[in-house]
Amino acid sequence: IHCYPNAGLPNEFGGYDETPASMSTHLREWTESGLLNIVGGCCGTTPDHITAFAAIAAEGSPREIPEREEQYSRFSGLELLTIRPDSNYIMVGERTNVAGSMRFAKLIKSSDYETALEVALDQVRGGANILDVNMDEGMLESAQEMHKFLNILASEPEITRLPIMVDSSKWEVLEAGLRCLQGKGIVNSISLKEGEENFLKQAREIRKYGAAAVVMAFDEEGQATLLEHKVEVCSRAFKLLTETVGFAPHDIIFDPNILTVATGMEEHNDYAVAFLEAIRQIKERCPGVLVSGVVSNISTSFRGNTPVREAMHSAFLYHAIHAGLDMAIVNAGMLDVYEEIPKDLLELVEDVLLNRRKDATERLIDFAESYKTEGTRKIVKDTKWREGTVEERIIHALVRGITEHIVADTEEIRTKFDLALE
Ligand code: THG
Repeated sequence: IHCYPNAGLPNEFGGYDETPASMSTHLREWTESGLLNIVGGCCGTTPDHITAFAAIAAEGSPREIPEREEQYSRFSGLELLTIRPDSNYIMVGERTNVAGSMRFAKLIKSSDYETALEVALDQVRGGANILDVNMDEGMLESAQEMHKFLNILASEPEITRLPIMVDSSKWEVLEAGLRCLQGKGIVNSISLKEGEENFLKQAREIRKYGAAAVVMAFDEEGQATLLEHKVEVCSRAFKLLTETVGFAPHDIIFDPNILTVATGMEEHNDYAVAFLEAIRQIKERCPGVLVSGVVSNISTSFRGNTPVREAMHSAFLYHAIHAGLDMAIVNAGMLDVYEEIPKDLLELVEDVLLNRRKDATERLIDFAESYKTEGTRKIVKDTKWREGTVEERIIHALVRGITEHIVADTEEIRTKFDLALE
């Protein structure tokens, strides 16, 4: 812990009023309690301040890093995010990705960082717990853009309270990102694709930065698509990370590859089932690790049909969370509620996801044609729920997190009861 204070807040003339004596009172309390390792002085401190601080530091004893009893995954931006076994799944906002969002790519290419920040803020307000940032695009200086954007994010308190997931397939971009992170971030990703030596080297670097790592289920043979291969690659990476590098299990996040189903290729029919079962087996074989995945990969074959894609995402996420998925890279704020997926659509979607019948893909495609609706999402456009009773409207708003009509609806329902509490 490094304490590097200003001599107070600037006064109306831009000066600093805290004296060596007044600041020493606080510092002494902290060094005597063993809270600090490094002490210094920032704006407004003078050689007299530093002389006083040095004397205090010499008397106290430095903070010792405590041994934790509980071993949970912890990440941080300005605020701490602890993931406990009973935590809800963690949403990683994916829209700040030049490879995954045309809009964000355009904004970065035209250096419109202000609007690009709004994309990040939308993810935060949509419920993201972690923010994924990806600058991998042929036309961009990716490392430089990563550096620039992360530094801009760092000055936005509402965004930078979240841990950052630095997302790139290039090591130099990941490292450029690691250098900018305050708190404990996550590298996304490393893998055994280029062999053990490279994997170990990168893992050691990540540990030096104190970050956690997403490990993709890739090895020298390529991407693991089958259940056995996924589990084998992750178990091998787990052994290397924990035994050779000294990684804590809870700093490892496995991504066993969510792959596209309903493509018409028979060998793809079991991709969702393989992922779900991989979650269970990986968590059993590698105790303490987290498992993550990119949900929208599952539905790429329905590109252009937003309602069907979103039903697939929600249904898949529902089953994945039951199987033990801890984290998902998603478009935060755009997930449907499983219970609200129309039952006829849900059955067809689950036939595909769970590979329950041979003709599942054809049946979903047929239905999807009739289901395609014009324009953008229904959450934005759907005002039909406003026609329900006030009880129904409040339930809908609570489940969806819609605050728009909260004052009027609450007032309306209050008048129906004797007591406000009811
Ligand atoms: N695993 C891990 N990290 C990853 C990936 C992964 N990071 C990058 C990528 N894959 C995940 N990110 C996205 C982001 C967006 C989309 C998919 C993956 C996406 N994009 C829209 C589409 O394809 O229809 C495009 C929409 C638009 O242009 O706005 O769905 O696998 N660990």
